[in-house]
Amino acid sequence: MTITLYDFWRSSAAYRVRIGLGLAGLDWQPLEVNLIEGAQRAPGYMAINPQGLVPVIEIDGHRFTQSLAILEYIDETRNAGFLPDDAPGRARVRALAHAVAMEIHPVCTPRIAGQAEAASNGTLSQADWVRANMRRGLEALERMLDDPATGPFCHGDRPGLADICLVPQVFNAGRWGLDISDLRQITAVAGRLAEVPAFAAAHPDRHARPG
Ligand SMILES: N[C@@H](CCC(=O)N[C@@H](CS)C(=O)NCC(=O)O)C(=O)O
Repeated sequence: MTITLYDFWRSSAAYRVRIGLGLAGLDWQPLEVNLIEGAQRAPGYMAINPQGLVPVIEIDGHRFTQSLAILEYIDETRNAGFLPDDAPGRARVRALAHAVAMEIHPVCTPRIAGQAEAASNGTLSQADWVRANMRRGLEALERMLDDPATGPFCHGDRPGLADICLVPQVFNAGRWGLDISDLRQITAVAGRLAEVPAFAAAHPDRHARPG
């Protein structure tokens, strides 16, 4: 059965799912929801996802939203190994993943940054808002990675859920012009992950449409 991902190249939440599908060795087809043109707010798409967000996945006869729920579904049904075998390990990996997906990402979306800029009467730009919040969150993540359980990747020597969240966040930092070169663990782990084929194949540059 075909797996369809409602996707947009620069969406970091969709980028996470592209990585997860690749790590699990699954074939899938993209269905572009052009966020720049506002396709996520079209009535047809709102019927698919009332939140008006990407990603959405159609898999095994189901339709799911929310990237972390999607990734855990893939992990559970395909034994993809996104989470460690031990409960403390799983809690740590989820905490790292949530630090990105539930703390940094929600406050750094263009929608929220635009509201912050408007509420500040122009004294705060969207970019300043995003860079400040992203920087604070990534500094905390850097300290969380300062842990014996960190290996070549966020947790040991196998890329998992935390790595799947980290790489799109690092890409996003670059897009907003945030310098994180001093965050040594984050940049080292992200550098290694860039060499992993599933991560390379999911990169936005490989999914952007010309024009
Ligand atoms: N928590 C959601 C976040 C989804 C999300 O914020 N998607 C963004 C792109 S990264 C989006 O579709 N934004 C469209 C909009 O805000 O209009 C997830 O992890 O799937």
